[in-house]
Amino acid sequence: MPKGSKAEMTIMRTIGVIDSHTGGEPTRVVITGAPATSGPMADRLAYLRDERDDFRRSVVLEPRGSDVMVGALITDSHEPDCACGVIFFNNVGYLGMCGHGLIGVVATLAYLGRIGSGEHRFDTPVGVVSAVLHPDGSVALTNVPSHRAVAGFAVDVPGIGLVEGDIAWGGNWFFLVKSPAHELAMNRVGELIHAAHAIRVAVNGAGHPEVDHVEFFGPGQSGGDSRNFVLCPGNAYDRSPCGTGTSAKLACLAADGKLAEGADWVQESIVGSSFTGRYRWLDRDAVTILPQITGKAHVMAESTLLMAEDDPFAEGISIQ
Ligand code: PYC
Repeated sequence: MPKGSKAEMTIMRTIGVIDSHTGGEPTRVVITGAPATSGPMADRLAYLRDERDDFRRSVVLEPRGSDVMVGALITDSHEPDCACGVIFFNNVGYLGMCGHGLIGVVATLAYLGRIGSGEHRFDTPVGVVSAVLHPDGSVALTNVPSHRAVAGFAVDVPGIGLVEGDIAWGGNWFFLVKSPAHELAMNRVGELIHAAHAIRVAVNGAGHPEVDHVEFFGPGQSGGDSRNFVLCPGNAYDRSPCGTGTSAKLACLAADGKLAEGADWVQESIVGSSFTGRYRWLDRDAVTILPQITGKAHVMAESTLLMAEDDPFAEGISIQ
């Protein structure tokens, strides 16, 4: 038997995963083979980041993953009455929350028969979220409280000029560009990534290092209220309309009085998929809303990642 044959391979580690996509954006839910964690979800995230980052790298980096892949580790929950805990991660690190990812987690748990239709709570590093799984497979996620932190922030961006936008929290930090406008088309993705990256560097350098996602908006192209382009922390763009980004957008619309409480906002992504968002006020004085994002995920693959003893890329190809 040659060394690479199944019988002769020395497998150091296996990780069981289920892949889904939500509006085109992939989520890889880890079902088995993860490091044990305990305590509040934020502490578990810190433990993985500081002690077991090899796990993240193996699951989402090439060659087993890709820059666009978002991983989701399912754990027991620290908070009561939750279906489970969830920690999201990507090609460069960890996410507080992930809207498309949570919808993928719900679809995956339903696929496994672990949850049925109805409402379920999930413990995340930035708070408990809840999601209603509808009989048609769509998921209505009630995200963490969201708010606009800075309105009309202006920054000079090399190669672009003066850029103005809002800084808002929707489970991650976003810079939502108001001007100048960018043409949102798939054949412009390279330029959009380049521009959004330059804007993020400028916003970070101008006193807002917390901002790690940048969003452009344009008119809806398939009947929605708006189309977006979202640059994620690792420079991949979100194929979905971005659940946390749509939450940040709803917070800005609410703060500007441009969308009434309870009214629908259909957010299209750059690839043409859509989420329906709406909000209710949590605190009008603090301009804080509770966003709800509805979308649907599709399970694509159920597999076991194998890490062989002699594989030089068992922990992924590092991009940093
Ligand atoms: O849907 O919130 C989201 C998200 C964040 C990064 C990629 N997708």
